[in-house]
Amino acid sequence: MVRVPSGMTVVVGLGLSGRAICRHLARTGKPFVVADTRREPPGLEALCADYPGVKVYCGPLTELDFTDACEVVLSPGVDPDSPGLEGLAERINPQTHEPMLVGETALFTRINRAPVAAITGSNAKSTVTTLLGEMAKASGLRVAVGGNLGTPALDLLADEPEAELYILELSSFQLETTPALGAKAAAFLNLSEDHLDRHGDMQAYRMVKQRIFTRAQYAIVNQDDPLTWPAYKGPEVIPFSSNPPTEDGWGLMWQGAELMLMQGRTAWVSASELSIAGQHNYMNALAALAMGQALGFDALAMVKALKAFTGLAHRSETVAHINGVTWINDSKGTNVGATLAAINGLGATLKGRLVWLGGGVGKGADFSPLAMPLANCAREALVFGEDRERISQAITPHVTVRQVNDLTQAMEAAFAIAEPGDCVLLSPACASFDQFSGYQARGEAFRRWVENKAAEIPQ
Ligand code: UMA
Ligand code: ADP
Repeated sequence: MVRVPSGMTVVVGLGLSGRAICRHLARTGKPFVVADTRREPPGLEALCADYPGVKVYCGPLTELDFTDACEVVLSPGVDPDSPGLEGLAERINPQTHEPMLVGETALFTRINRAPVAAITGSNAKSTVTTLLGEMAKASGLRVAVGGNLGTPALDLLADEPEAELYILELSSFQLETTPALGAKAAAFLNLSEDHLDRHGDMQAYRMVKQRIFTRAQYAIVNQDDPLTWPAYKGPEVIPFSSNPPTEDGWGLMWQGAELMLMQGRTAWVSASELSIAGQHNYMNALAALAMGQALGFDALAMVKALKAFTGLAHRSETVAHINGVTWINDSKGTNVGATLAAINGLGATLKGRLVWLGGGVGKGADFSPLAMPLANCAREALVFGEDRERISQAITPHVTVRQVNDLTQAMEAAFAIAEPGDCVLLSPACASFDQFSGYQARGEAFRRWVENKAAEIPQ
């Protein structure tokens, strides 16, 4: 057992967050050591070169004695319940009055003085975070956007110290180690099964996500999903819904032949004017509008940014129209909740039928919730990859299913059966690691195939 020297902050994890935490501690002159559970963590050499005097412990955390440490700052990929960290989350740090075990966002919160907009949810976080960032820029604000999206919050603070607003996408892993966020506007977009291997059950997962509301001024919540509402009184609640709005909340409503994005009785913009597609994306737009208004953004600028927003790559992204068939890449649909939203959202606006491409590594999920939505709108389901048999069994009586080996075979079959007005949707409800390096590579494979096909066929 190695005893961590007295007064040291321990940075656990040598990934993006860990390195950002080290930079922050070095900038603020706090002595620190680094620990990583891996014997040879990536980036070790570079870290030792950057901080020659800093001790690095590689291997199980049970080999360390944290008794004399000043604070332990954990990376999001490491479970606070990991062996070796016992008792730290419950022990109060007399210097900070926070738990001894915190994460990067806690350090950010301590020193940041600008307002924060924070976004969580099982799905749609990156989309809403990016859209809100575009709205803020259009409103003339100096804004910094990051968190789980890519740039660690502490790096944002260092790189853009003059920002008038920080917009942070926060995962359940990050919220778990953030005791008091204090966001001006906090959104909890939706809740569906994910990361249960880490959080245990849905109740625990939900309560971790609820931390987004700690000391928040405004809570932006999903009216259709009561589990996203604050569990405790405090913030002013602003709901958004897929139904017509109640009172001053946000919602969707038909006005003649136009589906409108509304606040109360005020129509803000027609869905047909947006570049993003599907009811789930209109919900994302409503969430961003609700947040932007709570943050004081300019209304016209918000609508302009919303109309111009084409969405992020691999999220319900239209790649091409071939022979009247729309090909959509939703490779980021890596869990059942995300794929359900994509199927329901796109299915509702479809002229023809949906040809669904799904499969990969199912992470033990229950695929049966996909059965009825597919029965309602699918021509056929083409399933591939490691868990194709499990998916097939879960949806078979309700929809025609064909099992194929891989994505290419699925696309070839889809091309053969799709009719004008149909939509071929890749939204696999699974991780991709059986056949790809990640969801991006899977989405790029889809895009390449579709673009080559489009080039072959005269339109
Ligand atoms: N790891 C170890 N031992 C350690 C430290 C890390 O085995 O001691 C492993 C983790 O289990 C994980 C990997 O290393 O497999 C990376 O973990 P990390 O905590 O070092 O991750 P970072 O590089 O700091 O990236 C994190 C987020 N990653 C995770 O939460 C796993 C990134 O989100 C985020 O962009 C980044 O901080 C900046 O904020 C990625 C992610 O997958 C995109 N997030 C999950 C999601 O979106 O579902 C939550
Ligand atoms: P996250 O950052 O939470 O993973 P993204 O914005 O990257 O979210 O979107 C991931 C996936 O979530 C998309 O590919 C889509 O399938 C699904 N999705 C998009 N909007 C919604 C929504 N409003 N509700 C549920 N799922 C959604």
